[in-house]
Amino acid sequence: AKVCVIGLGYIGLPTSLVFAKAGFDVTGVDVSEHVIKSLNNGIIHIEEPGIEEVYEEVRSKFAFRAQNVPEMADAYIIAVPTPVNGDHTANLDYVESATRSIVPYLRSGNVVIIESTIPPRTTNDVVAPILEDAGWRVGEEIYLAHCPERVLPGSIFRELVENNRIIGGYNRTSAERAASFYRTFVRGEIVLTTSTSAEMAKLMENTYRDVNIALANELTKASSLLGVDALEVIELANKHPRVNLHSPGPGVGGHCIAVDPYFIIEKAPSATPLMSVSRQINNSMPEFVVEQVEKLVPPFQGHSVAVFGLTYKGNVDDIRESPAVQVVNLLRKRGFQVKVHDPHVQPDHCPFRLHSAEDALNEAKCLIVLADHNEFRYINLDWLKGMQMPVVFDTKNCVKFAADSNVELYNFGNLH
Ligand code: SAJ
Repeated sequence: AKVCVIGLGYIGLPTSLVFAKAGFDVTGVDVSEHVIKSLNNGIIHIEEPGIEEVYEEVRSKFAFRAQNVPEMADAYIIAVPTPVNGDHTANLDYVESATRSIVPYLRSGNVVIIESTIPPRTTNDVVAPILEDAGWRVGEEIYLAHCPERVLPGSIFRELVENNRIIGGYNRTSAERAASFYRTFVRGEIVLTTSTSAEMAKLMENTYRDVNIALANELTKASSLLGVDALEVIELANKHPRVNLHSPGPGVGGHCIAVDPYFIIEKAPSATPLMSVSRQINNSMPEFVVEQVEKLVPPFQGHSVAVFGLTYKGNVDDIRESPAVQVVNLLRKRGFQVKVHDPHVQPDHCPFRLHSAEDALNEAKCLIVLADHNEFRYINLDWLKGMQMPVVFDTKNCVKFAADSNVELYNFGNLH
């Protein structure tokens, strides 16, 4: 059977490759000429562990091609971004134009699957009408489903296969038709439901994380006022069999957890005060981090500090919506000179000049760790030689030093 995947980004490309490996004839479509050209020259434009090897294998043994227009297929999978507008509403332009782009190729019996994250009711209220306007009876001639992606960047290939999958159909037949495609490679459970429940479930997974991270961040702020060790409190409370406090940090980044709650809030603002305030708490963390830095290092004009880690989390190259970028900007506004070190970030994707570890630390009054990259677990003491008094503020609680290392190490546990 033939599958046409619209959008070859972090989700669409790995998904295309997995479908190709499962034996489908796959056409990947992207509006970017650059993406198509690179892929056809064997070059991958995203960072994801293992993707080069999978692409090599697919190119030599399976059927995958990249092009900038759709073509006839049995199933269409839409995996385009849903950015947020300035007023925190979902921008559905890409989802709508991707749906319109496949209309000329549709034939009776085709399955249209939306993988993009969308606000509740979008499948029924926005996507289905586009297909209906083209003259199709949705659920009878064209099957429509929302199958949200739920993979963790960094573990995409494992999670695409192993995770459970929610398939939300416009009607039951749609869900069943869509499921038959995923059954070819998903080893987790496949659960059929309605499109609206699938939309809401996907958004609630990330909202659950966001609200819980906000709780951990609020605990940290309260602890620093009360003279309590927040990290110890989390460890102690988590000994309870039904408690799982999350980890505090410099904020919540990425384009999923920091965004998805807004898609629910947008549709039901009066019913979602907890989600809204959680977003505000997490958004306030860069400011809190800077306040703590100012306690550790007086903000005299020109004081130099080093920042290790700019990405939104450890071991990825992605700095979109990264709270670390905000921390750097705020530190500069307060008069600090900031040198940034991040071994995962490509210099041409970075708004700041990147430094080597030694260079960033030279003359620095404080090292602020903002991402838990593996490289930062054991910081080389030689790197710290350029600091007069090694002071380290580890917002991710990931750095270890030997007891006799003479480094003043702070984290959210000993800030009071
Ligand atoms: N973070 C904390 N404290 C924590 C956990 C995370 O501050 O205890 C921060 C991280 O540093 C990061 C952000 O939250 O800035 C999000 O990181 P993450 O690793 O929790 O999640 P993402 O955004 O990389 O991927 C999430 C995943 N969702 C869930 O775990 C519920 C993934 O499964 C989804 O597929 C993905 O969003 C998505 O595309 O929606």
